[in-house]
Amino acid sequence: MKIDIVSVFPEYFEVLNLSLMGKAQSKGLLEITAHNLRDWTHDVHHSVDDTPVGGGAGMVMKPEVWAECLDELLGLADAAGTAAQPTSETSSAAPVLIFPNPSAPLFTQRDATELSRTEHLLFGCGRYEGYDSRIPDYYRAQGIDVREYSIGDYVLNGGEVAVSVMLEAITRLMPGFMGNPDSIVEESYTGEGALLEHRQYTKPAVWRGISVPEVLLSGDHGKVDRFRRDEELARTNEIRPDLIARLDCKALDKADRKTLMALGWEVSAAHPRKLDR
Ligand code: 6GU
Repeated sequence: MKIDIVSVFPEYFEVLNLSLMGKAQSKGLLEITAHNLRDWTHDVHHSVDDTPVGGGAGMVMKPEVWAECLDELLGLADAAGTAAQPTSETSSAAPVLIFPNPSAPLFTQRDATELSRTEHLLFGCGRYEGYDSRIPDYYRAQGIDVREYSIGDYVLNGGEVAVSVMLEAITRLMPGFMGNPDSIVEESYTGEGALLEHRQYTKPAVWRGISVPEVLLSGDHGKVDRFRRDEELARTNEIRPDLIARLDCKALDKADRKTLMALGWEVSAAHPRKLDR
């Protein structure tokens, strides 16, 4: 997978040379290039932002600089340096263009899974109050697959942290990235029946007077699986009841239904429904 990132702080992405992401790059699984947006400026101050039209606080990133940069990285610039129409050839090979944006839809495991199957991603990191909204509009109109995502309900100073979060979520799902791919199948947020994960313990069985749950030492895999599943249902009910409400009742077994009913859910419709008590 080829990954291009455009930012006014390209050094930020040196962290991607560490750990599994670094290994994936050495293995040739990933090719990450961080570009400096200011390389596409022509003025002495290398300015990338301007005051908002209509007034208001902060600065907005200018469309002209972004367009010179993105035209080049998307292969939309012809030899004269002016924007060209994409041919069917360029658009099939064109990267997915992603802008982190706190006012966009939430980035989810589903998005990470989908994007882990693409060949080329191009991230554009906004700073200040954001970027001129015509930038994503324009590239969408050129036939580019443009996405805008938020990583959560809080505000960051820029898109750099959000891009590294999304990249970690995406790249670890690529075949060959993880040492043990089984660990992906079992985790939270995967698949339709997304639940929070059960609690984890390692040895010793008693540590500072605190014992691990007895059933985990029983060697009875059926009982262990049921215990963990019930714990997942109970924790999800407690912390993220919205995830319970999205479960498919048809995919629940008898024991799941019993547990959910004990937790105050009605499970006879398509999705569980919380009963008022
Ligand atoms: Cl994608 N960008 C910024 N600046 N802040 C955020 C965010 C993105 N997602 C949550 N907060």
